[in-house]
Amino acid sequence: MDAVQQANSGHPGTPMALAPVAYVLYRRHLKHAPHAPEWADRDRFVLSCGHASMLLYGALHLSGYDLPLEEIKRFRQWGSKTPGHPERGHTVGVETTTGPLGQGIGNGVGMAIAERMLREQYGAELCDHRTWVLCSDGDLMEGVASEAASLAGHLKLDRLTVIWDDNKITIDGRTDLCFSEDVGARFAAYGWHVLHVRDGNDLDDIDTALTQAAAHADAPTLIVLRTIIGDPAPTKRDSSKAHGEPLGADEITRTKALLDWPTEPFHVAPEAYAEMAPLAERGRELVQAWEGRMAASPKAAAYRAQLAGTLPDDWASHLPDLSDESVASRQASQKALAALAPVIPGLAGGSADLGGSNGTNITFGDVFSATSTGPRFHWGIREHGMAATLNGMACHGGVRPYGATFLVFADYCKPSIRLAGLMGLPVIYIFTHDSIGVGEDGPTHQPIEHLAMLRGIPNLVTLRPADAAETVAAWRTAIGRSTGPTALILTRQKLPALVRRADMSADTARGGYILHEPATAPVAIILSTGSEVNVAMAAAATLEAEGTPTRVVSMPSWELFAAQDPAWKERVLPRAITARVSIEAGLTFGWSRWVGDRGRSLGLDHFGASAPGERLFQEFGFTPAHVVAAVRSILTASTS
Ligand SMILES: Cc1ncc(C[n+]2csc(CCOP(=O)(O)OP(=O)(O)O)c2C)c(N)n1
Repeated sequence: MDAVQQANSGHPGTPMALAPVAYVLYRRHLKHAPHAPEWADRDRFVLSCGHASMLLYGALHLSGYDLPLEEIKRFRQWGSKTPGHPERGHTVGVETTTGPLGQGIGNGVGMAIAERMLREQYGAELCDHRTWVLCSDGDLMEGVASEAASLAGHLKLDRLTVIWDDNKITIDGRTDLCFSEDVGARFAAYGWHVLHVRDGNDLDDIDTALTQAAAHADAPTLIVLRTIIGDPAPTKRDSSKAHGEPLGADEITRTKALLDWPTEPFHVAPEAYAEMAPLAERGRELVQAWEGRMAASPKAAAYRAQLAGTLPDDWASHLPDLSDESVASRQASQKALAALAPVIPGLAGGSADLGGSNGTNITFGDVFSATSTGPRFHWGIREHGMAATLNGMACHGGVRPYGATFLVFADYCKPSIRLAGLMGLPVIYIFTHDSIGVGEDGPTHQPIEHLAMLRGIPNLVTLRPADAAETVAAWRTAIGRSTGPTALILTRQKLPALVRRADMSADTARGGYILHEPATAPVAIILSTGSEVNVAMAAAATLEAEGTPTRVVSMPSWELFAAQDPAWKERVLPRAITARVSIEAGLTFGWSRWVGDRGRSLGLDHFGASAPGERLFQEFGFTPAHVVAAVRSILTASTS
């Protein structure tokens, strides 16, 4: 109440109503060590309804995490450790960034998957923890939550417990305005074990439910916890007024009087600290016991390395040399993935029902299922659930998750990709069928604006390789990246082998490089990515034949190129050469950054059509002749 009041913004009612369950969970059930918030064998807790962040900050503070009361007093202020919504990596004890409703449920599913994989690999003496998610009505209205919950039920993730704060209030009013299904029955139909706690203030009932959830084998558990938002605020409880605004000084005073609590702001009863104090000792004991088991285990070094994401020294040497192969980049990607799967510890993933198309149908290991913990996943047609789950796997650590679908359906993954960027998670996306090259399936399946969308996400690296060799190098970059997600943008259609060098990794890792240099000093530059690079090469050949020496720059990744030192950028795109044409089968949006004021961008600023891909490339101007004309027009304009 006080923190929200002081910040003059935030969400008081839900933290108030959920304080009892948070207490029971943090004090009696969560396996955690406040002094060692990164301890690998801790239980994971996800506050999916991130707007209730004060609940988490309060629980962390009282449990003895390094989150002093001063930080709680600075709730939502510049530079504080208590931002409006919980941010992973910013505040100790925050396992995942939440706020966009529904995501946390997918994250929890991913964490439970990662735990199960590692437990199977390293044994319960080293890996033996649970995942607890607290969510709200809004979380369970979101489609992503349904996708993830359906998957979790199918996989029988019995170490996952979701506690649903059934307070029947959202921002617009009571949930019966728009939400009337029997959620418990829905989860039961997903294969979940469902429990009910009729009074969110009943500590014993909560305790019993959490115990039963932990004891239940073969299914994840949903606890339907009936609470009264804002309880016991006298006039605002059980109303949306308690949801997202300060209660007001009067209401706070009256609430404290009801609780027999001092009016002084930010008062914490010494008994509260005393009650939570044993967690410190218990946490130390837990970690010490685990360290003892680690010391005795021959698997400990490998486990630590895998948790740290350490790559084997020679991993890149396993990548295939595809420099002579004229194949679709999705096929090249499949070969790279097949080579990496046995080599990269914890590499795990699959496709959203497009494994054959996406090139993720590799044979290494088993399929992850209710009875197997293999590294190959069938996410089902649940792209959003897949992407949210990948985030949870990456948050957990010890796995390198990847997921695949058509590029056009990256839209369905977008909210989770954005969070992967925000959290700096090393998730890999394999997005195939990357342009009108898809052909006959038509405009519903032809991505246009998707590259621009992905390039707009901070900390996401997109890589659209031009041929098989660049694709292998793109995988090398993706695996080597530990500070954020990477999207591989791949073709359906076959691509000629352009770059006849076995090791393209350095060039590709720079994001943009000189693929072709004319015999004499270039007067024009064609920039391109992916399947259009071979159009650029043909155009450059024509231009040179008519006396216009032209450089071709392959630019698989804008983000990586933008991060290069000025000397590299100047070498690839010298300021003096202003006759620049870009060609890419997607929005021209953003290309002016690279072609400059005098350049031209050839792209697609409208939807595609249903026809064979080659015909579409012709119809929409992705031809050498069109590129040649564009270069000529710039050069003519500059001399006239
Ligand atoms: C994807 C998404 N849509 C909308 C919002 C804005 N928003 C924040 S809380 C909320 C709903 C609040 O209702 P509920 O989930 O029941 O939370 P409670 O009132 O119990 O705190 C909404 C719509 C959001 N955070 N995420």
